[in-house]
Amino acid sequence: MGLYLLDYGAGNVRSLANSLTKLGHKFQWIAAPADFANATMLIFPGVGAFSTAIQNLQSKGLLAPLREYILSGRPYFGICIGMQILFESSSESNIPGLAIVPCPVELFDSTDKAVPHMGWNSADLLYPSSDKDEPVESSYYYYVHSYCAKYNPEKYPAATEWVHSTTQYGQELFVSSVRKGSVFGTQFHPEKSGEAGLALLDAWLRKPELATSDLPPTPRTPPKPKSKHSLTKRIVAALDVRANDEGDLVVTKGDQYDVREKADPTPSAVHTKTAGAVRNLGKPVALAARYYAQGADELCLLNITSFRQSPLQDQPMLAVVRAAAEAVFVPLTIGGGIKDSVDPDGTPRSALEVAGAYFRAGADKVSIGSEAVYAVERLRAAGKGDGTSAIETIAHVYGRQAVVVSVDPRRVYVDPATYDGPYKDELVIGRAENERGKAWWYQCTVSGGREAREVSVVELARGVESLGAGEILLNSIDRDGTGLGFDLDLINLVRQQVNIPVVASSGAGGKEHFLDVFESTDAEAALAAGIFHREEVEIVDVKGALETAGINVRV
Ligand code: 1PR
Repeated sequence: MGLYLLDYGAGNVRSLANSLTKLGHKFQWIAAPADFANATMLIFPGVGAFSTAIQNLQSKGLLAPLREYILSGRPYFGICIGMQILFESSSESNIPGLAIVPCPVELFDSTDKAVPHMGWNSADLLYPSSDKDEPVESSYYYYVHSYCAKYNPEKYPAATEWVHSTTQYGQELFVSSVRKGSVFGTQFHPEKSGEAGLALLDAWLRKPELATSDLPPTPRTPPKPKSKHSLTKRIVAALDVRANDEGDLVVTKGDQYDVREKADPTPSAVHTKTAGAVRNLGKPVALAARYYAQGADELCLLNITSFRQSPLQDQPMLAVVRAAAEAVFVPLTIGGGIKDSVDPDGTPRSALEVAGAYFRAGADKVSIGSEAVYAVERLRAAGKGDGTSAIETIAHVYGRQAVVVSVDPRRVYVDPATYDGPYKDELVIGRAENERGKAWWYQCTVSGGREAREVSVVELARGVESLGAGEILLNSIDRDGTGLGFDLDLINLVRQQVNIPVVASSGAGGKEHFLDVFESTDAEAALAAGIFHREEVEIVDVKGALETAGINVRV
């Protein structure tokens, strides 16, 4: 008897388990259909693709008992896909949902915004709540999804009695939580929504059922879209992780990807830093916890030398992810070595398997670097994806929102007067004073910038979006670690190619650079490493500056 969690074997359910443990709640896992009989409360933290979720539940014999459980009136809390399966259907697949809420789940309209909807947005209660136990607060929560139940009381009148809160993305209003009797569901992820999410989970666990008397007598006037949505710009802290020469995993930071200490001529420094040693800026889990406490909206851990060995042999990195997920309740992206590989004993490991290990350890998204470049090279040769690339296989199982492509481009300068090469339509002409008369294109690299490939950043961005990537993490080797500011030309160029969110990365040297990137480009997020590691700027100060400038952030 007691609280059970349902895991159908895809995506990050570890984070929900970690949240419950942090809140001091005990729980068990539904392992077989018979376990439903023992559940007095059930949480289904569905992540990934709708069809994969339904098919997995069906193949494990869990779908019918789940429906029975919900209809029995015992408390149910569905998160993301766990909420979506309550609906009739999803345009993501032709497999029907549980049809408890009479309304379909549909794809966001991408004409006025990036899809997936990824980041922190509000949840506006449909009824003004005077209930002190109301779990949803006026706060920001973390969303990551391409499909939603659109709020349309005229078209789906029977569904309105389920609508608990709505959220606006672009000019669309969608249902961000449903609640009726003992059924509760949120499109956002409370387990990834920091303190607000933990408070919501705790409130639901204390009072999982809504008594009829809890309902206010009259609903609020149906909401209408406002001129602007409240999705915030995200601030991401990056931790580049690798083993130092002693074999310990450390957070390091390069200058234009060179992470080794330079010879320092000052007498005091000679004894403290060894020239040539891997620069050590701290321990990964401790730094991750620090950035969570400081208000980072997401963290990104990149295993920067994983191309050298089999990632599944890299148990310390998995242990880092596990420990970070116990301390951090905002999204974690893990990158490095997401590729097909072979263990030293000859066992083949697919990229999907590697990603699965990271998701089970507590990652929400995986980031693919070198393999994405190779996949786009194959795409060029074949004209379409063959379904075997890491991007395609992972997106198919876990959903495109779980697949980030990390790009490591470098400027290639050419003479604009004479250049007649294949990238002439992509040339950027320098506008800044020190760049007048110069022109360049952006070339993609692999293996942490060590090898340049004949792929431009434009071809890469379009290619990975068509293969199923859900986000682009856009680094710049030229700006990395320089503190000169983000490469705004690069960010604008890539942002214009794709409809998926873009995270601007590399070069932040002060809070003014975050202002520049959000005022001059449409990047959805900005990432920095060095200034945070060296404590030159705190995340809270970056957000304060953005808020003062009228840019919406989660403070
Ligand atoms: O190719 O799939 O194994 O992935 C390898 C991953 O490791 C890629 O995401 C690649 O960007 C990253 N990587 C490889 N080598 C390095 C290196 O630095 N030598 N780090 C590296 C890339 C870039 C950002 C950095 C920002 C912000 N790091 O993550 O944190 O540039 O820095 P700043 O704010 O200090 O300027 P695969």
